[in-house]
Amino acid sequence: MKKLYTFLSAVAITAAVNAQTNIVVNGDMEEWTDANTLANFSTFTSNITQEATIKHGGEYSVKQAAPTSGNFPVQNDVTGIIPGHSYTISYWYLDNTTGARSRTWAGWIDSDGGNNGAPLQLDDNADVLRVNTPDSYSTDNAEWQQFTITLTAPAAADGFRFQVRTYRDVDNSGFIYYDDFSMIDNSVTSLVTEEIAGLKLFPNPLAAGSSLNITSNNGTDKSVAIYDVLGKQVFAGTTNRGTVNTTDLKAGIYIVKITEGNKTATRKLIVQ
Ligand SMILES: [Ca+2]
Ligand SMILES: [Ca+2]
Repeated sequence: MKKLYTFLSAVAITAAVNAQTNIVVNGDMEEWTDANTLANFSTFTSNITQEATIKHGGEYSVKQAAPTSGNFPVQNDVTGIIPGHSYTISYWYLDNTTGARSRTWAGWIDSDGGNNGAPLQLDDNADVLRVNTPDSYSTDNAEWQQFTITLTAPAAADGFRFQVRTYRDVDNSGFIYYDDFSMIDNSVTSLVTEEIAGLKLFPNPLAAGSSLNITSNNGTDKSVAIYDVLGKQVFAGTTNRGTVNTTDLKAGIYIVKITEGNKTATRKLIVQ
């Protein structure tokens, strides 16, 4: 039993950490296989070099040369996207030259939605992620600039193709620098941080066959969902004068998710 408690604490800690976690692997561009290969980025990423002087954060950024025609991409395929979750997508770039320019060319992915199970780039949010107009390119600026946008993952998405592209500008004599690709799941953040004031859940441990009390400073009825340790929902309902009917719960350990207005909290419950 002690082991299971430890496991549950680990789950709670992981959830708290996830609230801050950048889900782009090596998004800070610190890890390199060699001076021209960025770890965990797509092999489509081309014509880059590790840059240690001109950077936004950490030790390194990516320096990408402008092509004579077409574009060179920097691409990271992000997995584990959850449909309906809100994501804040951000990266930093430096275009300080007339010899190169840049733009975002990203999209939500359905990893087996294409022909013969190939990844399919979805049309959702293409109007902001892949804007093909003359003014969608970066303009010269001596300072690092941030691209940032918050979007809801569409129903078919299970991934995100995080891609930027470097093009020639007036000519192709220059470079664009990129750093700190980031995607944060805001839906995870809100679950963890929006605590319900004065929340109490008792008795805990709860005797099997009895009802559970859930109260707070606010005193209004709350939505309650209860999950077993495998994540399966075993109860959904609403408190009635601070009580939920949990008489069907068998002995075991559960996670209780309580929602009051726009606030949500989770608690561990033991049924004996
Ligand atoms: Ca960096
Ligand atoms: Ca430029």
